[in-house]
Amino acid sequence: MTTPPAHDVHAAWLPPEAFRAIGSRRVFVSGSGTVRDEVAQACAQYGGSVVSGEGPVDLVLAVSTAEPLPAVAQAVQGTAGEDGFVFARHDGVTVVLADDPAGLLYGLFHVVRLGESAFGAARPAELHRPATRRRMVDHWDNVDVHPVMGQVERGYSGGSIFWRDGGLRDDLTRVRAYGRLLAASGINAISVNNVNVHATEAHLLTDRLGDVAAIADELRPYGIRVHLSVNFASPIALGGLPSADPLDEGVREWWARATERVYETIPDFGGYVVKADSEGQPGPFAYERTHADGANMLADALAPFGGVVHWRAFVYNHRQDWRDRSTDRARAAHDHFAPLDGRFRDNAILQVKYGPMDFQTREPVSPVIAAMPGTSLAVELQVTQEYTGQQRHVCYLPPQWSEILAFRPWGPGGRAVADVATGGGGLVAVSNVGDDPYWTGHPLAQANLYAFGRLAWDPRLDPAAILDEWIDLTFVPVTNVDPGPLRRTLHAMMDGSWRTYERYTAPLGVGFMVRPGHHYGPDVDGYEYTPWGTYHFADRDGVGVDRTRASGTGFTGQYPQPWSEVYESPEQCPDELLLFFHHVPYEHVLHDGTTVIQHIYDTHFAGVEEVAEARLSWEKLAGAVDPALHDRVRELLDEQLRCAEEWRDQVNTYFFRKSGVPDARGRRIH
Ligand code: BDP
Repeated sequence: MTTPPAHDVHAAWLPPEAFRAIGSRRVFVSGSGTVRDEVAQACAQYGGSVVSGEGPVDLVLAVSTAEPLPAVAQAVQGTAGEDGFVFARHDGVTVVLADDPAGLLYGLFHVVRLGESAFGAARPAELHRPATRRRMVDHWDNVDVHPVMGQVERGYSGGSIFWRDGGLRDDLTRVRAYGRLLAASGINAISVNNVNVHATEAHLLTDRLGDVAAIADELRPYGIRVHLSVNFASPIALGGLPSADPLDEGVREWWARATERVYETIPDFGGYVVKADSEGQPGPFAYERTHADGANMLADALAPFGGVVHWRAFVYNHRQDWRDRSTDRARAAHDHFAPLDGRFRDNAILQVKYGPMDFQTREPVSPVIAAMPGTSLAVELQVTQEYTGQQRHVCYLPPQWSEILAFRPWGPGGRAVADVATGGGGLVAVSNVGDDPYWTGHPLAQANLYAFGRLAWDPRLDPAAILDEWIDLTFVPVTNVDPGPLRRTLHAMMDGSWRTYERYTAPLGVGFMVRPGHHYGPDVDGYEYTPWGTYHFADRDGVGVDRTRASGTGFTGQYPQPWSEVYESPEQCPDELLLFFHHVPYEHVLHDGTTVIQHIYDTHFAGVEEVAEARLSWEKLAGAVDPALHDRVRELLDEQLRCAEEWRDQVNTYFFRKSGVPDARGRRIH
């Protein structure tokens, strides 16, 4: 792939030019620290100045307790609270007031986003506060290169930015730059190693703790706390104990001591992330203990230091007998965790994937999210595009995330998923970043990371508006031509790209149909007769998984009303989820009047056409963006088109052969 010139590295959504409006002004900054450094750098470049005492100013960035506080700041009222800031334009001065340095930093980035418009007409004081305290990304990075999974499990952007050759990288410049990008989007927590904790990585908790501390040092200036994925069996593997039983006193003591050492080394350490009893990872089941027992043991070790444990609810049997139609992977998390509601400590956060399966392009919202009112839940999203084109396809995911966050599990009058997350453990996502010069392999995949941070800050933001914000920050400041066409073209290429991707891949919520193992590209029966529990059950008469109470696995019964009834009924079930919940004949008629089989044909043809269109639009942007970036995206769009055609042809042919029903519009299907 084309490599960009060195100066593009680190640019992403904070090119120096994005600071022009601030850097050309007189800025009062209280105290020392990151905000001062950022402003000083911008002023050095654009001719402004940092002022500390009295005198005329254009922008005040101050912590509310600062002395002296310019009079204009005193006139602005409001308590910002943790991480928050008050923003106002008063008497010709732009004011940002915060109660803590993190809030001030978020305020600075707010002014960056506004650019010149932050210095226009008067604005009454606005209070900006994050909807949730913890806004987190998880890295699935391995210290060693794993023989099958590589260095970053499900990574599509090269190696890890933290680890290299079995140890910490010597140069952590990019880690700091990453922290800056994350802070500018609103993220404040990060876990730095894979949830599948292999042998070397387990040692990060003990003898390799210094590596974690070094990463924490780089990220601290940007208000980001470091968390660590730990192996449940650490007391055995690292401590030489005979057991990892969470109720064993010796085991509890081992975790307490290990955790104490972590906080001695990293006083602002965030906590642990745990994947237990899942896909081969050890867990409490070996000792006939519950997942609440396991999580609480770690929560107790962390509590004296204010730390939290993120305990993942991704627990299911990956060695199912595919001939046994009574089992259903979709049921597993609810079956395991719903009975444990109310039994987790306050500092134990249950981290739940948004859907009951596994980060598919389309799934219903996980019923666990509605089943545990007495537990702090975090909703887990996947920014890394494992099942959504692996950062070779353009797939802007926030429209999907917004749908999930706006979903109301208890019906129209009830709370939304966003309310559950913000009232509990917040949002967590698997990061898509690696050591690729563009950070994310596909340069346009950066938008997913940026938007995740913004939605974690405020889940009600409009994904289309976030997209424009990202375009304006990333591309517009560095273009010397009219940015209008660039903005319009990128918006058109990206805003609907998740739905385009859905159109040319697995239909109507059936999921998977990807190549086993790496999960890129189509494989119509790739997972059909495997132990993973990911089936579509296509036969000559129909397709889809019967998850009804009446005749299927009973999964619909895990939802509260009205959804349990809606999903139970093939007539009421939303079309896009039909095959997730029902096995229907190919001639089943959807709400829009088309049959399932015709819908499959139509969407697959349409999806490919949309990719072809995006490719042509991008061609026209040659000259409007950096040539190396243009080349990189062009090459990737070629690959996306090739792959989309492959999906179209395999899926259409497969269902044509199964059903024998020709395309009503007479298009060529093999
Ligand atoms: C699946 C990935 C696998 C992860 C797992 C997880 O294929 O690599 O380990 O999720 O979330 O989607 O733990």
